[in-house]
Amino acid sequence: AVLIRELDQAIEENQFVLVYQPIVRLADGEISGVEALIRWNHPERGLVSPIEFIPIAERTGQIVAIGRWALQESCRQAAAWRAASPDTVPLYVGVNVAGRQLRDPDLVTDVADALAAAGLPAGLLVIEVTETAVLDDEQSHATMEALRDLGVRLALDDFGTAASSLGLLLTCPVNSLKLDRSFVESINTVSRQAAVATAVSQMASALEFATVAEGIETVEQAELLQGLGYRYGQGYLYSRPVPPDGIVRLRSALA
Ligand code: G
Ligand code: G
Ligand code: MN
Ligand code: NA
Repeated sequence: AVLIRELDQAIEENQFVLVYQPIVRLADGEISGVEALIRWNHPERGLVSPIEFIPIAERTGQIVAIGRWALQESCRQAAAWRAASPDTVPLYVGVNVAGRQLRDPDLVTDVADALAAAGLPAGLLVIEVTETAVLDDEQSHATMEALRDLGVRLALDDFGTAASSLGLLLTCPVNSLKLDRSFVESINTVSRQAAVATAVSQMASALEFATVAEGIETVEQAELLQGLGYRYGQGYLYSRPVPPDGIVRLRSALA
């Protein structure tokens, strides 16, 4: 109960921050976008992981207010990066959206408002959804279609982990698949992980989904995944999630 009140206070007093993890093009290591990851800067406990409060916020519905803030802040940041380097290809920003948000028809208005307030082109926003969140839910599908109509892109996050049917890929209007890091972890030594990564890459290519491999920690993993056809990668090899100026530094270090 304390946590619920604390979360209300956190929403009111703006105690959340976003850190960003680069998503790189495997062919040349160029940063093409980032994923926004929320942290709770708790007055006594310091930075609290989303694992500790997102599930609670989903149950209480507080995720709607928290998610609205995360959308606005991510769009504002992406627009600021774009304005600061007008001569480079702008970074896109990926924002995680929980099932509860996806079942809320107001999400579409929230997204449109966040884009408009920031002056961010819709194509620079990627909404990351999980298989579990979109499974067998008509409202979620309708919301995703409406987001697509706005010009926003959609990514299927943690791909391969949920008990979903592959038929979802035929009905769910996503642009990209993010291969879950559990298939990347031991991909160099466990041939069964490589087999799944291969199958996902082939399927994504045939269905014209872009692919992002998550949790890349070594050069060997990156090379293997690139060989399997993955275009983009994300993981500690490139960078941990960092504050906004860290992204600017990483980008200029590469330039
Ligand atoms: O950043 P970290 O590795 O600790 O993230 C842990 C989990 O929290 C991930 O599954 C991630 O998708 C989720 N998460 C991070 N930021 C957000 C957010 O803004 N909204 C939602 N719904 N989930 C988030
Ligand atoms: O939204 P998603 O569930 O994909 O959340 C990404 C999570 O993975 C975040 O908690 C992020 O901090 C974490 N992460 C990102 N890169 C790596 C990595 O290379 N290794 C590990 N173990 N975790 C990672
Ligand atoms: Mn994600
Ligand atoms: Na993931």
